[in-house]
Amino acid sequence: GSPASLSRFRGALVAGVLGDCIGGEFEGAEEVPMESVLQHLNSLDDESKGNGILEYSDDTAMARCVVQSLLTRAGFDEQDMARRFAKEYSASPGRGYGSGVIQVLKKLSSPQLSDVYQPARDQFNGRGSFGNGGAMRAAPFALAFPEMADVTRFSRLGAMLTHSCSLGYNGAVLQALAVHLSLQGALNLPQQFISRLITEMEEVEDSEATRSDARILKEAEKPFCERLHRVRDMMDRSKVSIEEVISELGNGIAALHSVPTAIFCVLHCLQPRECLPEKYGGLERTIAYSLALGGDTDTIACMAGAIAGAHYGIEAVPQLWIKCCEGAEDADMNAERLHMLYHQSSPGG
Ligand code: F2R
Ligand code: MG
Ligand code: MG
Repeated sequence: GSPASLSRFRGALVAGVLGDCIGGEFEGAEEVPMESVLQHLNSLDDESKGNGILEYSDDTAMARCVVQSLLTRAGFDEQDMARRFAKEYSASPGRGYGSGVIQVLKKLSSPQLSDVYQPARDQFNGRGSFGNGGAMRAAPFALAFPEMADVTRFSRLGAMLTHSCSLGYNGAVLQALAVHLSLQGALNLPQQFISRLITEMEEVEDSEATRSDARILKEAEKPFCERLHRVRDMMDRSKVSIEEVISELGNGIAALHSVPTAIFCVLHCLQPRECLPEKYGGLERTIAYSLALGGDTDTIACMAGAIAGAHYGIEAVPQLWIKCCEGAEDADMNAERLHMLYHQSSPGG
């Protein structure tokens, strides 16, 4: 598809929802045999089974707030976005939110609150959250802003409403940048794609806050860059086991242990893989592979789904999967509206 085509927007938003809904089945599982993943996916393809709807979790609930806010305000408005997060949580608190972020969402609903970033700063004794909750909802920023500098700036601010630790909000920036590049067709040249991400993240992580957080958490000076170098090394290997992916990149709830992993899933599944059915296209491979890692499967599949969907486009997304997932059709309609907003904001648009 052509860069920033409607098909890519629809693919990104819809496949993100699918990753969340389909991945929810295995969230928190330590080991997920590929056989169980394929069984789960086959059951979606089997219309005769009359499957119920797979519900979305916090990943999609919050991404929907981001989308609605960006569309309604025609740009980033922190007050509006914060209000939407709080309202969504109080309407549907049972979507599997992280145990820490719940405190932020409750405080955000207070009419007395003057600084919407303060509740996030108070988390974890003032250190802020490094969870992947900012990253899991970051894709829409790439679909609203054509300029990379805006994607970086607003995905960071959007994440900081709940995640004030740099290892949380920089994960959101990385996820948004990966979707941004994928939307431009950058995954056609995977080596350049990963090099671009490393170059951008070198700049993003060049800050005192990052250095200080990394020191406290005993991570490399530029934690996401260091992980992206690992992704690049692993891309070059002819065979990589699931165990190696987990030990090198992680599959956990921290942004550092899940965003680079999601990017690896997309890159690894650009080609057919022995462990996956031949009939699968790249998008199906990406989602299946993300689930087989276990751990934070809904979130890793949601992030990988958004990046892969922006690459393959909506035509690659199985219709039967869309039908099974709550919120997928809404996402499809919203993608069209984001596509319009994006092109209105493009130079000459
Ligand atoms: N919460 C879950 N899954 C748990 C099981 C839910 C179950 N299905 C159910 O329904 O009950 N999934 C969702 O949470 C992840 C996103 O989390 P988020 O928004 O980042 O939350 P939080 O609370 O800010 O951070 C998550 C945990 O990370 C640890 N943590 C973060 N920062 C920390 C710090 N500075 N120091 C120490 N620990 C820190 C804490 O354990 C937090 O609770 C997604 O997977 C989403 O799907
Ligand atoms: Mg979730
Ligand atoms: Mg999760």
